Amino acid sequence: MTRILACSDIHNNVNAVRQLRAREGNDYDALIVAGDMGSDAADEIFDILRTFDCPILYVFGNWDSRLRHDQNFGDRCHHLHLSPYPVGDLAIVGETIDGIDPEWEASIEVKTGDPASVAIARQEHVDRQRAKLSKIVAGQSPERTVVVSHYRLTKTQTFLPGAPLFLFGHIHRFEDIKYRGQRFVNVSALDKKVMVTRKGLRRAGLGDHRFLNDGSYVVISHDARAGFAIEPRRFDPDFSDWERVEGIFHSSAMEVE
Ligand SMILES: [Mn+2]
Repeated sequence: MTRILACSDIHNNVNAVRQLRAREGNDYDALIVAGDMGSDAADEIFDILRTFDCPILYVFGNWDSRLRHDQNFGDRCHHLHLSPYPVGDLAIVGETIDGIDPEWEASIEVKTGDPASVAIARQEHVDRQRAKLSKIVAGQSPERTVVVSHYRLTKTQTFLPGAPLFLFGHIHRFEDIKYRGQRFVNVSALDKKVMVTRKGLRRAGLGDHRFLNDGSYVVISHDARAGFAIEPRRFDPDFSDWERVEGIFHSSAMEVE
């Protein structure tokens, strides 16, 4: 039995990662982050994730635009972009289209092109990367390959046939759907701040706003006979002393201790 902890959309919320760490033990074969660690706090986040006694596998998302594809986050941390990593019977591989891609940065278009030709070259670059992903998956056992991306992939029957499971994030809600024999699981979001005020407060002002983090993530189990089992887990914080505040987000609000 292979067990994987998968999350995404941390958005620089280091405390959300501490909360995850406090809830989970060292009984996983891998930890996967499907992007949006956050460019500002990535080092701190990986410092905590590395305390899990397993490989830390990740792709980038739109919040990671200032991280380099080849940035080293420490031993056991592995960027999945076009780079498979074996976990038990499975191979995990991914696609990153955000972040600083040295190969793209070195291309002639970035340096000399007008915006229109840069846009065309960019699309061609992404298409080439995707063709590489397709070839990598076809070249191993697709039926045992898990594909990770930040954005949900489409047309996977065409370019990633046989792959049973796709993990992604970006849209901040758990989802587990089957489509034409392939399974798509939205593992987000670890960062899910819910604004609250203390119950019984009359006429709460901005200074009374706090937040509770109702983050979620996913536990994946796999064995060759039973296939994949996907279990969503929620932080499910205690709201009993707190009133939810709908429709506003006050970014300087403090987290409830
Ligand atoms: Mn995102």
